[in-house]
Amino acid sequence: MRQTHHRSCHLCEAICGLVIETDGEQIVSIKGDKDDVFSKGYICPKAVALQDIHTDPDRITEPMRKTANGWQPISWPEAIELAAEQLCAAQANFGDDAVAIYAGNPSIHSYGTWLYSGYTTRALKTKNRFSATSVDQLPHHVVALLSFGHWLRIPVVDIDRCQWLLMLGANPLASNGSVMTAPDMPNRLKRLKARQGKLLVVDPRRTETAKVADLHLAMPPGKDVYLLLAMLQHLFAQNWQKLGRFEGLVDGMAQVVEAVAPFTPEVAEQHTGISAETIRQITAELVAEPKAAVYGRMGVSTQEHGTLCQWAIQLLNLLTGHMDEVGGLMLSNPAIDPAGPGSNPQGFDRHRSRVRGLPEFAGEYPSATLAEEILTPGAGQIKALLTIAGNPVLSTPNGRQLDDALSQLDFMVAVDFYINETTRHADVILPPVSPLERGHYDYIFHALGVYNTSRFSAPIFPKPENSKHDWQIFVELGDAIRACKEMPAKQSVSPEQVLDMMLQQGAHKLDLATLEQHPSGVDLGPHISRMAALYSEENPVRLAPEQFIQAVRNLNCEHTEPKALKLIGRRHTRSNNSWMHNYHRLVKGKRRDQLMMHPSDMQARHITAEAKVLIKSRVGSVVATVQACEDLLPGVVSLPHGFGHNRLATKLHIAEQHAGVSANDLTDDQYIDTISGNAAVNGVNVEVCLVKLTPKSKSSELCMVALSD
Ligand SMILES: Nc1nc2c(c(=O)[nH]1)N[C@H]1C(S)=C(S)[C@@H](COP(=O)(O)OP(=O)(O)OC[C@H]3O[C@@H](n4cnc5c(=O)[nH]c(N)nc54)[C@H](O)[C@@H]3O)O[C@H]1N2
Ligand SMILES: Nc1nc2c(c(=O)[nH]1)N[C@H]1C(S)=C(S)[C@@H](COP(=O)(O)OP(=O)(O)OC[C@H]3O[C@@H](n4cnc5c(=O)[nH]c(N)nc54)[C@H](O)[C@@H]3O)O[C@H]1N2
Ligand code: SF4
Ligand SMILES: [Mo]
Repeated sequence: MRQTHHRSCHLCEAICGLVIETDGEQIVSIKGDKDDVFSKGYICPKAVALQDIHTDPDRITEPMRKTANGWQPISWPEAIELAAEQLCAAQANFGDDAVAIYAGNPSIHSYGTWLYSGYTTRALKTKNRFSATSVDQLPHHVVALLSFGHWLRIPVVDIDRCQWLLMLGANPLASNGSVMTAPDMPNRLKRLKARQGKLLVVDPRRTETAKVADLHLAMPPGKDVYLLLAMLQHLFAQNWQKLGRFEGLVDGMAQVVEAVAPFTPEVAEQHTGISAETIRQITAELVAEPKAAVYGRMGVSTQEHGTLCQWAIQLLNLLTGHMDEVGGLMLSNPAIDPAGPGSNPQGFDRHRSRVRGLPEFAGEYPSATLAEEILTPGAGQIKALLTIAGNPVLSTPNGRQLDDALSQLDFMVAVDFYINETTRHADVILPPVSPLERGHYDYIFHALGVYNTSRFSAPIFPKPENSKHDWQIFVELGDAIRACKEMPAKQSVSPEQVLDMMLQQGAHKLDLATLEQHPSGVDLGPHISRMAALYSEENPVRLAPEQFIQAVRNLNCEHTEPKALKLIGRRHTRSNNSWMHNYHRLVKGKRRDQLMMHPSDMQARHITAEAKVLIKSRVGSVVATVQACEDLLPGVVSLPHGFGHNRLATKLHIAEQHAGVSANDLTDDQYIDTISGNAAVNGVNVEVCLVKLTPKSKSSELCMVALSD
């Protein structure tokens, strides 16, 4: 029987609305939903992969246990009992912190997981919690907490009314936007230009987005902080600062003025290669345009100065009067507000990691410390691990070290539906249903939306017999852990009931029944100024948290020429982090896993196009194929992350044929943003040389390289 379903795509932050036609158990078509109140019909090539995930023969649909004879299916009760028993045993023998938890990116794209994983993780009571946040947007949260008072009070660019946008380290034409939910970025940027707006992009590569910008400023990775501080310095030097709605609602201005004083546009010119005149010019434009915003993402978060960059970006928005203004930066007003009254503002640095003493944030340590916490003996050493929708072997820095560390664990359980580079180390895998067999609501991404909407998607297919929703896995595992720890189990309601309650308590007083009647979403209107009202003289926005001021003082004004090449990443519309290379429709066509290198850097090393090269960093080396690329700044090379599917005992038939190499075999667990501990996966020192295979010995003649800067 043919049926039409409305569904939001859960694959990335853009949350596009889809219309999916089914005929019985078959998917007939997946198209953009033209009536969708937010995405208005836009989709990207990944949307069709929803079908491929659903029908993928490699996707695990029943619990698996690793045995001496390979993976064997086992029953749900046996699997849950085994997992709980072994996690509890590790804690009974070695203490609560002997069990670690790593939660990956898809956790936040499933309401069953974000609402219920806490039931399991709280029962474990371990301090050793990690997630993809610390290889991603952690600096945004640190700034939101320390300056704005809540880790999720993150204003977003009011992109549809903005007239001047300075974008650093983001490539929304490939990523579809991040920490800014804005489906159809290509058209949103076109419309910005059509209304005579201006887009400026700062990126070491002339990306898809940089190509449509009015101005592309290319500078070496990791140097953005000098540009941003110089813009602040110039602002103060000209006495242009204006607080707008925040007048009388901030503290710490004098400390900021003092801290940025040495960072003149001339100093920034030395570090960035952008002329002092240009820096003064763009500062003047930002000040003069009433509807302007500064926005920065991955390239300025996952780098050496991630937190300082995100802090300086928010200062520029605030001190030029663009915060909480139409066309500037605004807080959303979502149906469910994760930063609303009664929510947990979270904390920072309340305890530190055992081995390196890195600070926790929101109860999590930086993922760059996970491997050393497993490998370093002593009280508190991690002996067992629970991963939830994560692939840290390919996603976190020094992935090879983590790969080795995982093989040394006493026990590992993964809530995941693939046997991949990480989950191959598990003893038990607990697979939730296919995403199309569960309902969907975007809790976080509606709250980061550039426009207020709300939308619930019902499951498309019924849950197969003998399968479990992710929330059921967490309830059952949580109950089993509570039972072995003699803790009382808690009565649970369905996640849909929880959602319904949250919607009813929210600012728009919605409920699930109303959303079910509007499968293309409910329009809740454009953003309104509501941020300044959250502050007072007694509760001001803190412009100058001590950690940030100290870090500025520690910055070097002197510029030294780097000797090593700088490695950065890149994204492609047909890929998504590490786990979407197993679908033929997405991987077909041109290769996308090569090392991009500027012809002048190739020439200097006698490297020809398509040659095989060795890329070497402090922690490891990989061999990749070179792609000549004029779009890169000389001295910078680019390798996408999420590849490296050539490891033993994975079950990813298509991905294995497009294996590539993992950029995170090169990124360095010791190279982090010092304030937050966020991984600096961009700007890593590497050297590249030709691999010469000598036919007789079949050994490769590899170069020796110096990697000190
Ligand atoms: N060098 C470098 N490293 C990076 C980045 C970079 O730009 N450069 N980007 C970073 C960023 S932004 C992120 S978010 C991280 C991602 O890091 P991770 O979240 O650790 O990795 P993913 O590749 O998203 O892997 C997702 C895992 O979840 C599983 N999965 C998919 N859907 C579901 C589901 O519905 N339920 C469950 N239970 N499992 C599911 C997949 O099989 C896979 O194992 O990588 C980071 N790493
Ligand atoms: N197709 C696709 N879409 C995705 C994803 C995906 O893997 N594929 N992942 C999703 C996820 S989890 C996330 S977090 C978002 C990320 O979304 P974006 O932040 O837009 O991610 P990127 O495309 O990695 O863009 C980062 C840019 O920073 C540049 N860069 C690197 N180093 C520096 C630097 O030091 N300074 C500056 N100024 N720029 C630098 C890079 O060249 C790159 O163009 O994308 C999401 N959407
Ligand atoms: S941009 Fe693509 S992957 Fe992201 S939500 Fe839309 S259709 Fe899905
Ligand atoms: Mo991410």
